[in-house]
Amino acid sequence: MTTAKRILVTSALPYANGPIHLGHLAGAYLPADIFVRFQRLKKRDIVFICGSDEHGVPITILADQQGVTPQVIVDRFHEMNKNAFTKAGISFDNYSRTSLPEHKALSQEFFLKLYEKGHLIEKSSLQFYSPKGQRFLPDRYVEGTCPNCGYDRARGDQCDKCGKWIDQTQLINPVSTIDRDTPVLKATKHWYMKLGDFQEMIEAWLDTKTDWKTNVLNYCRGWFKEGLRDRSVTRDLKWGVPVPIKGYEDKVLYVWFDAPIGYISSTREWAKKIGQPDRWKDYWLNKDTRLIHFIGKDNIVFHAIIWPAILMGHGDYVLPDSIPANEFLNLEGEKFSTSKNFAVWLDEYLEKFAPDPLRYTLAVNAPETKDADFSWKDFQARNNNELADILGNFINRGLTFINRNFNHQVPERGNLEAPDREILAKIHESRDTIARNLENFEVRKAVTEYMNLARLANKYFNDQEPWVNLKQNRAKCATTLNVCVQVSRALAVLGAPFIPFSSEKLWHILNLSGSVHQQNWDDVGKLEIPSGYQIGELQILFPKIEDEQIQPEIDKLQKILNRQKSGAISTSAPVVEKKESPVDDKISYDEFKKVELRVAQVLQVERIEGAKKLLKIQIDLGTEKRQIVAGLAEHFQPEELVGRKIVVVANLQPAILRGVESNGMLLAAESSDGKLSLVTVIDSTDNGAKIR
Ligand code: B3M
Ligand code: ZN
Repeated sequence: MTTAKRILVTSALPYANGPIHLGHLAGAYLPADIFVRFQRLKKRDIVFICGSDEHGVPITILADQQGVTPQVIVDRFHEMNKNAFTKAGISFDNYSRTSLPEHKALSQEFFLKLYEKGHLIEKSSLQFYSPKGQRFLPDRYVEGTCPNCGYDRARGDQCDKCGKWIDQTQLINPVSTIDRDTPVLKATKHWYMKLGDFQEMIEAWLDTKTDWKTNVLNYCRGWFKEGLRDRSVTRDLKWGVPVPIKGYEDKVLYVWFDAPIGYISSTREWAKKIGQPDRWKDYWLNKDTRLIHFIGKDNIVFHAIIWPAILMGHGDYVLPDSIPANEFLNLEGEKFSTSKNFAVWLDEYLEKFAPDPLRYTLAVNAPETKDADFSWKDFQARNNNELADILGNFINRGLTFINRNFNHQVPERGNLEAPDREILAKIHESRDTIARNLENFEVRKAVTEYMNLARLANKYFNDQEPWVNLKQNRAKCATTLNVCVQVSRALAVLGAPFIPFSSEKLWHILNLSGSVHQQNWDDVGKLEIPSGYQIGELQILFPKIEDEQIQPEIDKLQKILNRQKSGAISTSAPVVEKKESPVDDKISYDEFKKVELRVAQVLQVERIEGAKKLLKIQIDLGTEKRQIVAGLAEHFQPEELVGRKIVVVANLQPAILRGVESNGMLLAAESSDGKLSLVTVIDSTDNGAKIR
C-alpha cells in the first residue's frame, strides 16, 4: 500500500434517472464514505468526488416514457439523490452533474486530444434504426436475447445476467424498447477508440496491481484474452455532449466516454468552490496521487480498461491506483429491481429511520467478495442486539452510573489492575486493526472489530462490578468508571467512519469540544479525559426498532413478490401474442382534450356484496376525495390496490353500478389472455396531476 501525499476518492456517478436504493448505497457509496472519513481522521489530504451522470440512454428512455425533456428528469433526480446522500451521511466534498457546460467543454477537450493523437478512427457501420420513429436506436433502446448466456432481456449495451458487454447487433431477436418493434439496420458513421493499441500498456499496468481484488483482475483478464477491439465513442442521439467535429452536429459522445471525465470536472468544480481554482491539478495532474474509484461490479470494464485507456491516450493525467469494486446486494434474498419497484429507496428509508443503523447494517454485510443480502429482520436485529444492546448499553451504563454516583464528573483513576490495563490496551489494538482493514477496503472486518471492542467493554463493566465496589471499594469503582469514560471516547472516534451521527452525539454527551470528525485517529487511546471533567446529559443513542415499524416494510416487499408470482408483473420481456387491431379511427386534439385524465391515489377498497366482479374504491384526487366502482375484483385483492397511484377519467358522468355510485373510471390494460394490469404512475406524482 503506497502512502501518497494525496488521495482522490470517487464513487460511481449514479444515473439521474431514478432514486438511489440500498443496493447502490452498499456498493459504491457507503464503503467509499467510510474509507474517506477514516482517512480524514488520519489527517490525510483527501478529496471525495461524485455527481450525477446525466447523459445516456437510461435518461432519455425515461424522458420519452414520461413525455418530458431529459433535463426535467435529471433535474428531478439530481436534487433527490444529492439530498438523500447528504441525509445518509455520505460526505462528498463535491456532488456535481455532467450536464454542466464546464463538463461538456472538458469532455470535448478530451475527445479532441485523443483525436489529435491519432487514437480515434472513423468508421461506417450498420446500426439499429426505427423506420417508424425515424431515429437510430443506440444502446438500451434495443433489447433482445443475450448471445452469450441466452438471457431474454439483455440490454443493447450490456447483459444484466452475465455481465457481458454486448455489441447491439449481436442480440438475438432484437426489439425496440420504445415500441417493441423490430428495428432495421441502417448505415451510419461514428468515431471509435482504438483500444487495441492500449492493450499491452493496460496489461502491464494491471500486472503491477497485485493487491487488487481478484474479481477486478480476473474480469479484465477475460477481456484481454478476447483482445481489445475498437469501441465506438459517439452515438446518434440528441442528448449528451456534442461531438466537436464537423459533420457530427447531430451526434453526441457516448455516455461512458464523458461520464468518467465527470470525476475530473467535479474536482474542478470543487476547486473553484473552495476558492483555489487550480487545486484540482494537485490531484489529477500529479502521478503521486492515489486515485481510488469505488464502483459496483457491473462498472469494472469501464473503470479498469476503457477509462485508463482514455487517460493513457490523453497522457497528462494520473491513472487509478485502486478500483475497489463491490459485488451486489440483494434484498430479502431476491435481486433489487427498479422496474418492479422491488427495492428499498434511500429517501423513503430516511423518512422513517435514522441513517446510522442502516450504515452499520450495510457495513457489516458489505458485499465485498460475494453478493450479500439486506433483510429488514436482520436490520432490526443489528440495531437492537448490537448497536443498542452492546454499544448503546455500554455507554449508557457507564455514564448513568457516573451521573448518579459521581455527580456528572469523571471519577479519579487509581491503581490500574490487569483488566483495566487489558481493555485500555485493546483500544490501541482495535484502532490499528480497524485502520489496517480500512486501508485494505475491508469494511466488514473493520466494523466487526469495532463492535468487538464495544462488546469487550461491556464485559469489562460486568466483570468489574462497579455497583458492588461503590460501597466496598470506592477507589476501584472510580477507576473502573474512569476507564469506561476513556473507552467511550475511543468508541466515539473509532465509530465516526461507520456511524457518524451517533459518534457525534456521543462526543457531545461526553461534553467534548469541537466535532468528533475533526479528531486525530492516532490520538485514540492516547488522549484521555481528565478526572473531574464534567460530562453532559445522557441521551439514548440507538432507540430500539419495534416489529410494528418494520412489518409494513416486509409486507410491502412481500406483496410485490406475490404479485410477481401470480403473474401480475411480468418477469421477462412481454411476449406479444395477439396484436391489437391497428388504430385507425382518428380523433382531433380538441376531442381528446375533453377527456380529463388525472392521477389519483387509492385510499380504500371494498368488495360489493352480490357483485362478484366489482370493487368499491375510494380515491384521493388531490383537491377532492371520490368513490369509483371498477370491475377489478377478479384480478386484484383489495389490499393490493391500496396506496397505488392510478389514472382516472375524472370528468366522466356519474353512474350507478349495482346500486353503488361511481364517480369516474380508472384505466387498465387488458392482455390477450384477459389479465388486467392497472395504468399507474410513479409514486412521487402528485394526486390530481393532469395527464396530457
Ligand atoms: N452511471 C452507471 C451506473 O450508474 C454509471 C456510472 C458512471 S461512473 C463514471 O451504474
Ligand atoms: Zn448474458
